[in-house]
Amino acid sequence: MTPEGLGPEELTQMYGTRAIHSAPTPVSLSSVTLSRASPSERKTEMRKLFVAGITTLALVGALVGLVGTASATSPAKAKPPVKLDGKVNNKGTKTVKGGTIEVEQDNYYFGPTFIKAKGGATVKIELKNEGSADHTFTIDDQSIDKTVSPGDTTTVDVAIPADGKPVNFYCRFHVASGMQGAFFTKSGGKAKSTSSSDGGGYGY
Ligand SMILES: [Cu+2]
Repeated sequence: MTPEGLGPEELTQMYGTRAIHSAPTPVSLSSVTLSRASPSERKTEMRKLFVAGITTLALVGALVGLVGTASATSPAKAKPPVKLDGKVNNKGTKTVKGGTIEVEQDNYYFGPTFIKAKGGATVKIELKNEGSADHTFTIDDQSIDKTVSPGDTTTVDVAIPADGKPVNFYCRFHVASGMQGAFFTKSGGKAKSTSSSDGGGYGY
């Protein structure tokens, strides 16, 4: 603010003595400000800003992630409704309607892999082998063991336990490759494995 080229006397004439004496004040004020905000405190401030920025980015990222996850959800990638011993090629879950359901056998999975049915119901399974190898539909507990050739179809009745416990079914030839699934009444819990070749220790 001090006009250039003017000596103290001229300034005194222009602004009076006070102006001259108070002239250093801004300097001392700014030095106070500087000393209050020491370099380390400034760093802290910068870090706070940085952290705030990162936090904002993380929040935005999480939201984007949530939206992405929701839209990417598909039956084939859904979490298994019940646990099974050994490998499972999960091709999704379907609910039995009208007491019957079509189940595809392929290399090397059942589609659907998990089948929801009412406790105590008898469900007619329409097996269809769309693969290039023989596949079985096997439930040891119910003495079911149907072998289906490629391109063939057959039907089999499965009893859903009244207590709602999951029932494991599998292909004798390919259970080790993950060709198995389960009937269930409600999500959660674990299906007792009826296959002896999966090393689960539940086999008969
Ligand atoms: Cu098979």
